[in-house]
Amino acid sequence: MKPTSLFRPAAALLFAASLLTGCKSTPTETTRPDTATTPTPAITPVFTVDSATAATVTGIVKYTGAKPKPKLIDMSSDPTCVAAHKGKAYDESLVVGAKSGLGNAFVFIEKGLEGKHFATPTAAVTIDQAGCWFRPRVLGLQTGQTLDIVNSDPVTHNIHPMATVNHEWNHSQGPGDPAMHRIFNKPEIMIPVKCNIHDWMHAFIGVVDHPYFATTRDDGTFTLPNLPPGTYTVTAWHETLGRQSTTITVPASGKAEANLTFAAK
Ligand SMILES: [Cu+2]
Repeated sequence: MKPTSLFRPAAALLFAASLLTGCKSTPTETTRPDTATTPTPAITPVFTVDSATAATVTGIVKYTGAKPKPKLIDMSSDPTCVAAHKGKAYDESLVVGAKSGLGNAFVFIEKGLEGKHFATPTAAVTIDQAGCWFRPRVLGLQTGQTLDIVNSDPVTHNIHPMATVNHEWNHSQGPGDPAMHRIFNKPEIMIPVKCNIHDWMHAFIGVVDHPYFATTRDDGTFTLPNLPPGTYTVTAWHETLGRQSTTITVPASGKAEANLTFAAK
C-alpha cells in the first residue's frame, strides 16, 4: 500500500471532524468557548426587581490630589492616525473634572447581590476604534452580554483584551470591516484592552454578573438605578489609583448616596 492511501482516510476523518465541530481557525485570534457568540443559558431562576421598592443610588467619586497637567499623546508613528484623530490627543489615564470629580472610574456593586441571578441584556455594548482611540475608554457589560467591536478608522487596528479570568484573545479589524461580536462569561474587574498596532490605545472592560455598574462621568458622578433595598458594598476601580469601597444601606422606594474618594498616588 502506498503512503498516500494511508493518508487519505486520516485526512477524510479530520475533515469530517471539523465539519462536526464547526471548527474554524483564524490566524490572528485564539478563540476559546467563552468567546463564542452564544450566551451561557441561565441555570437558576432570573431575579425580578420589584420596581415599586427599588431605589436609585447616586454618588460622586473624587480625587484629592492636584489636577494633572494635560499630557500629549504622540501618534506621529502613524500619520493616518494623526489625521484621523482630528485635533490633539491627551492622555486620559487620570481625568479630573469640576469640583475634583474623577472621570473614567468604574463603579459597581461588589457585595450584597449574592444568590440573585439577573437576566442578560439583549442590547449590545459597543466599543469603537475611532481616531485611533478606544471609545469609550472604560466600559462595563454583564456576563453573557454582547460586546460589539467597531472600527470607524481608515487604518487597521488589532483589539486585544488581556483577560485573565476570561480567555485572552486578539483580532485584527481593517477599515470597513464588519463589527465583531464577543461575550465574556465570567465576572472580571477589569480587563485591560490594548491595540497591538498603536501602543497609546488603551481601554478597560468591567464584566459584572448583575446590572449595577457605571462609569463615572467627567465630573465624577454616577447613577445606579433600580436597586432592590438592602446593604451593599459599592466599589470604584480606577486604572491608575486602584480601588475604593464603601458600604451603603438602600431603603425601599428611596434614594441612597455612595461617595468615594481616591487620594493622589
Ligand atoms: Cu490601533
